[in-house]
Amino acid sequence: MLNIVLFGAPGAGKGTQAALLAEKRGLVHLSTGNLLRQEISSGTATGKIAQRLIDNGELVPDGMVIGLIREQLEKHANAGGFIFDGFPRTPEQAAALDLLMEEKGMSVSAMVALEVAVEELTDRLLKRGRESGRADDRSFDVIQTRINVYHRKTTPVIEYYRAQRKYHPVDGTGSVEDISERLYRYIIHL
Ligand code: B4P
Repeated sequence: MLNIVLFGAPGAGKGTQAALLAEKRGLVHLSTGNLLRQEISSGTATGKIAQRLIDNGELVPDGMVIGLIREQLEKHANAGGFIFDGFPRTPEQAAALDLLMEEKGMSVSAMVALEVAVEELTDRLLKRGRESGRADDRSFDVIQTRINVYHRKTTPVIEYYRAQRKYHPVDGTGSVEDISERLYRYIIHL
């Protein structure tokens, strides 16, 4: 069973590549960003807390996203494998994912990190803000906060997986197709 953590800074292309990979390999795509946006549009209590934090470029509490992932793993109990997009974003979330997977007799196969320079991340997000109108992509300051939060709180997740010999960096620049091919070439050996 293939369970991939697709890692990267905001704007690294996680959402884009996770969707392609999920389709190619028949995996269930779980994006905590998308799950949180669904909570927001449904007006749930979780969504209300998430909205304020997302609009400011901050992470939502670990317990909240771990709860959403737990629900999804239960909902897709018969899945052939998962691709986690934007989760885990803290070492605490990574440890919780290991426990959740263990409870279900599964494990993370690999963490694949998309590497993209900061200037390009900012350009991509501002472009999406202009095209899709996503609120957290519209402000340069909010994007800067998200990138700072990524460096401060999320990059320690790299060490977490490196210690497990599961960390695999991939060049996240170039065309969507080329990056997808790079990822696929690595994953085929797992
Ligand atoms: P996400 O939805 O995960 O937002 P993101 O980090 O910006 O990544 P996304 O997947 O959308 O962008 P992508 O890299 O695909 O999270 C939103 C917010 O929710 C977070 O800021 C946080 O507040 C909260 N949250 C989510 N998960 C959480 C967690 N686990 N813990 C706590 N809080 C959490 O790419 C972006 C753009 O790049 C796209 O427009 C795409 O078209 C473009 N792009 C992709 N590939 C490209 C390429 N090769 N060339 C040029 N552009 C490309």
